Amino acid sequence: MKAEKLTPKKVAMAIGVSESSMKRWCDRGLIDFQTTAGGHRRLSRPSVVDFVRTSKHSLIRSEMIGLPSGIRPSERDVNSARQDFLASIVEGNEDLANQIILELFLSGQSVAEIGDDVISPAFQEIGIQWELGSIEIYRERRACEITLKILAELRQLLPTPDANAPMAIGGAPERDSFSLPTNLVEMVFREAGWRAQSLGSQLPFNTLAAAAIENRPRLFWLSVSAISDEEEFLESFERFRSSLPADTFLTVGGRALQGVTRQKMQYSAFGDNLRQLDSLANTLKSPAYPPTVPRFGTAAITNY
Ligand code: B12
Repeated sequence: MKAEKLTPKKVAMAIGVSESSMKRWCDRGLIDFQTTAGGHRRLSRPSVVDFVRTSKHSLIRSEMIGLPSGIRPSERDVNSARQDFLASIVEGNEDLANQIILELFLSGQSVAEIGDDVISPAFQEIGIQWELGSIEIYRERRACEITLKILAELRQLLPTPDANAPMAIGGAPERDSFSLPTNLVEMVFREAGWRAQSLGSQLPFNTLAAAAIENRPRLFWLSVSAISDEEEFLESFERFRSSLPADTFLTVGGRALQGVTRQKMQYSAFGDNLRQLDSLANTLKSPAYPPTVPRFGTAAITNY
């Protein structure tokens, strides 16, 4: 996906309106743009995408704004999107999988909704088939690779976070090689306007602590999908938690924390899914974020 700025003419062709309408919308502040030294309006791809998502305008020629051709916002129901996404990633059909996710996003679905309603359940089904031995392992791995590439492309359609935006970092701890969830968490924060960066997976707790100390994020997330030794995990987690800067908000989630392990942990907030995380990200984003929020409670995000 190219990162160049777009002319109002190209955007007008993409949306199927006249160039003069597009210029008028720019001047009325309906769509974000910059002006070149020569006085010409230029639009960034994320601002055009944001306009399509919020104005519910159609896309007639998506290739004019550097997207694959034939992409248009779709009002298709989430069940059929999930089924088609599942079939496409199992078959290795990268283009179709990308199209499904892009179209949902352009129709206004948030990253959190797409993650919770399409990606997570599709992978749950892959997990069931893997357990039954009815799917070759290469198909599961390929499905992960395809989805990671799609998320990387989607990331480029989100607005670049403001330099003063609050920072969130996080990842998956040692012995946890799951990369999709922490990538999705990063995207949820970025969509909510945070400077968010996933550190990756399989990260020893002491390097996660070093990352928090060196970067001083407002929020640190931990996405936990696999725990091999609960006792060892809880001990390492506690050492990590107690070495965090006092003002770092610690949020945890992931399929391995949906059981009893979580009850033995201290953290600022827990969430079962990305929608809850999205609410948290929007609440904590404000510069006036109240320091009165209990730091090491066991409040579920749903309580916010
Ligand atoms: C893909 C996959 C893998 C891949 C991951 C590749 C990669 N690069 O990420 C690999 C090959 C590494 C793998 C390995 C293993 N896997 Co596996 N894997 C899966 C699979 C199919 C999908 C997981 C996934 O990425 N889902 C997509 C994410 C986005 O969805 P999610 O995890 O549901 O996350 C949601 C929430 O938890 C939440 N969330 C996540 N993080 C966070 C963070 C915060 C802060 C918040 C608020 C919310 C939140 O939001 C998400 C969206 O709703 C699952 C099936 C399943 N049911 O999940 C099995 C599954 C998890 N694996 C399983 C197993 C057994 C294993 C292995 C032990 C296999 C083995 N013998 O080696 C190893 C363990 C490796 C390890 N220790 O890390 C089992 C676990 C069974 C159990 N007891 O819990 C499952 C359930 C499959 C099954 N049906 O048996 N796996």
